[in-house]
Amino acid sequence: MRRLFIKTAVSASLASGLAGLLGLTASAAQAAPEIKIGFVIKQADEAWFQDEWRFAEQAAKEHGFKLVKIAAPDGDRLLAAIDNLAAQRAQGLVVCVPDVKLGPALVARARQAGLKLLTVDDRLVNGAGQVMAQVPYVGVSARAIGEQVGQALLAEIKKRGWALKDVGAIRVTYDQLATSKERTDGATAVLTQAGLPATQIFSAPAPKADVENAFNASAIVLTQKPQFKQWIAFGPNDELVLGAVRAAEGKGLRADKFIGAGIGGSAAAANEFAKAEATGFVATVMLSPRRHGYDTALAMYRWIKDGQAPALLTLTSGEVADRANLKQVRARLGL
Ligand code: FCA
Repeated sequence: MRRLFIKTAVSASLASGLAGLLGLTASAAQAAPEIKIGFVIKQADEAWFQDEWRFAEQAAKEHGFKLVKIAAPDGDRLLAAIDNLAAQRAQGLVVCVPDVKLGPALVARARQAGLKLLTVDDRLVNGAGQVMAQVPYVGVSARAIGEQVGQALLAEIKKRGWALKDVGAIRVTYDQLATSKERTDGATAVLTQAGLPATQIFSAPAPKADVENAFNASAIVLTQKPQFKQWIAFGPNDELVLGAVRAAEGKGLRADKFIGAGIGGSAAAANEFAKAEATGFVATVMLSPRRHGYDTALAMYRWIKDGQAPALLTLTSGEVADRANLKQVRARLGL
């Protein structure tokens, strides 16, 4: 009996000592409400967003806040997600919106719900189509990344000894989104400056930003321009370039006749590079899901916890990766 009492007393004091060390006194734990942050993305089936979520989760685990992940592929679901977060008493929202034109509605609803708002990847615009610069935004340096795509394509063209006058280019576009347009504009500029005639660059507008829509749009270009036997392709992300690569394969233009370079470096690109036989998808510009997922979630946490507002504008850079090194780059990033 006595021994049992001593044991209990010892473990109780040990426990309170530990709690003290961790700064978790009972009263402090009661006083501070749990910090809960929503991380809402537009396309849950796109590997980039899965990486972003993964890093945001890591930040939540390491810093002790709760992350609520919600996919919102359209405006209704975005507004429903905000209501859901408000009902759960979340204090902040990191979001890649399904449509940047939802900007004013989103800002109003988030304010009503008492949610601090940080946008990632896609930048909100107002009714006049101007960026809503007052809402903090973390995006990629879209133009520079597009230029890296152009350089990667040129390097591979040179390696193969192709003459620019014989090369057709598919530019898969999703111009309703500024970050997408800036990327393809950057690649276009580099290619034309290097001597690829603008008349040999054909736009393939994808009504929706996924592989299937890019496949259909690219197939039309290839059918309409049978005179070109060597092709390159670029677009706003890996999925859209993969659509072009698949469309080319369907027309018998395989790896030796086709060079695609994407943007993202997530599992979509990694899986392509993991194929036993190389395809026409030769490179990608690796973005940083850590900066877009971990850092954004952490910035929101600090904003809620310490009142430290994030920068209004943060632009991240990319790094060209290929079949030979993407796996290592991803491993280095903890992916
Ligand atoms: C946009 C694109 C995504 C990804 C992200 C960084 O949201 O649609 O594919 O490239 O920017």
